[in-house]
Amino acid sequence: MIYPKIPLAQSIIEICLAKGVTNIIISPGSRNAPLTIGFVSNPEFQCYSIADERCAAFFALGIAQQTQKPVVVVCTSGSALLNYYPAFAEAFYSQIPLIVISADRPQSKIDIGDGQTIRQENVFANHSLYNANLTEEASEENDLKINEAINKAFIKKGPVHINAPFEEPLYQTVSTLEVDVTISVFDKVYNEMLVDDIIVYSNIWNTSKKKLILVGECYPNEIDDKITTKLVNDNSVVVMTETTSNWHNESFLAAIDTIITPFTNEDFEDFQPDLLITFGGMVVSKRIKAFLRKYKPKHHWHIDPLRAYDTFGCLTSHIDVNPNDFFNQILPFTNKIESDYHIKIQKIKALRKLKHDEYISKIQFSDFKVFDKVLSDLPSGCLLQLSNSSTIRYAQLFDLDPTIDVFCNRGTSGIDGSTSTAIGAAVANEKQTVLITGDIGFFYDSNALWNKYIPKNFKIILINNGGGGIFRILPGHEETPVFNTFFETSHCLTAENLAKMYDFNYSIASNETSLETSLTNLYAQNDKPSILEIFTPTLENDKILLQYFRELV
Ligand SMILES: Cc1ncc(C[n+]2csc(CCOP(=O)(O)OP(=O)(O)O)c2C)c(N)n1
Repeated sequence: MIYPKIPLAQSIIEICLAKGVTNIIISPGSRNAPLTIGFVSNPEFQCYSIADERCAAFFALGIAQQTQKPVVVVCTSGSALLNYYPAFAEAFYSQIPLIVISADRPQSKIDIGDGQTIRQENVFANHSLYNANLTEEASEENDLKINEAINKAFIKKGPVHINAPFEEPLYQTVSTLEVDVTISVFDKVYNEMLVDDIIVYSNIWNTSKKKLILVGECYPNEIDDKITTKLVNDNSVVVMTETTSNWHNESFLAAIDTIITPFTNEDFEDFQPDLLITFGGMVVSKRIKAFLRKYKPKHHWHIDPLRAYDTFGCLTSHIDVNPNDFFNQILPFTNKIESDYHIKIQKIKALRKLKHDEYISKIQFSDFKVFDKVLSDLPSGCLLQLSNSSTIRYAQLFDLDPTIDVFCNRGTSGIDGSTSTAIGAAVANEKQTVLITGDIGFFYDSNALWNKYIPKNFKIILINNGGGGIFRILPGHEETPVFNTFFETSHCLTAENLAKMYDFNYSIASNETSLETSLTNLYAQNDKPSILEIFTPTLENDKILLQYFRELV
């Protein structure tokens, strides 16, 4: 076996291996040569080479999102490291384990005019679960810091930073390991609910006639079926799920905005919950946030073993167990109480469904119509990755096949790494992966395509509405040169040449007939990755969406 000669690099590699952290994304550089040589020389590691560090980190995030295990990104010194920040922040807010290992110069070489050198220690401090600022030698102290960083990524589910100073020569190797690393084990802590708490919570449950369960981003199959059955059979319970919640039942309200946007003040008052229970990650719907901030429930419990945000300004309890444990422990102590909360909203849901279908059948080719068609044509059982901006918002308006798993970078809602994340996820998951993206998000992250690991059946559906369509929908839109240039960033770019450059199949659609044909072809060809670019009418899209909400009543 070949090892880097520098003992500190050996220690880092051995500790990663001992902890089962084996997916390593390496960006090129010289300072990180000891790590690169060591990781690549050991067949236990699966190493990926990605030049652009921003894409590399989002690619790693995609792998970690799917495997739910930490993934390592390794880069050289200087600004290379700073390009990890967008994915690092996303990992922090989305609770995805990511381990950044940066090579550095020794501290004596910082700020003395040496090349490719910046202040790397603690550079992600605001969003990092742990910063291991290593010293140059291999030592037990350094080992413990490396252990702590990796353990934190596992237990606290988030990003950590290990900064490793290396002095030249950097490329020398040895054939025997010179370090005997210290490994600190960690216990996963499972919090239990106390009996007293179960009594308090079930008492509140039993006296709340209107209980709203609102679910943000979750992994598929997080909730036991028997819990689902119990909840949907309780007339005092309404479950609202977001597209990224990956939790399905016919009685759930999956299209939150469709239900509540037309509400009058009276409807809102009627729908105001006594008890709000939330779990999962970030909530996408702005309207449900506005509703709950104005019509606050008496009690708001957020269930999450690690974290609770007071999103609606009324959080009364952070219940730090996993949602299954919570429901399994509390439901046996709950009673059914008389309530029409569930039935009333089901009537509204049925009406909205009728109006929704009527509206779709009469509108012209537009973003709205395209989402309807593209989402209903997705292959069953696929992995759907959504970019930010209006893509995720449109997706929330439609029913999705429950066999489809949905993900979106909602931690920071950035448009900067959706394609890279989707490719990482596609590499880590054997499922057919489809990315639906807007044009600005796609062009922003076009270096994502500079990646030799993209599965042949990977599909990108690019909805090109000539700019940031979301800004036409948001209040404040006026058709002025300032709007077009500085908000919408209007353009005439297409993906055709990028597809050529990166050897993707490429097709286009610009009306219903061509969309029908190109979607069929898209899923039929798997000889190489594909892009289907759909052109929609820039000036009509927002009007059609806004009119939709008017016609729901
Ligand atoms: C990194 C980053 N920069 C800027 C923004 C602000 N932003 C939100 S949506 C958007 C436009 C996205 O346009 P596009 O991807 O074409 O999607 P569309 O709204 O047309 O569906 C921008 C610039 C952001 N979310 N993230």
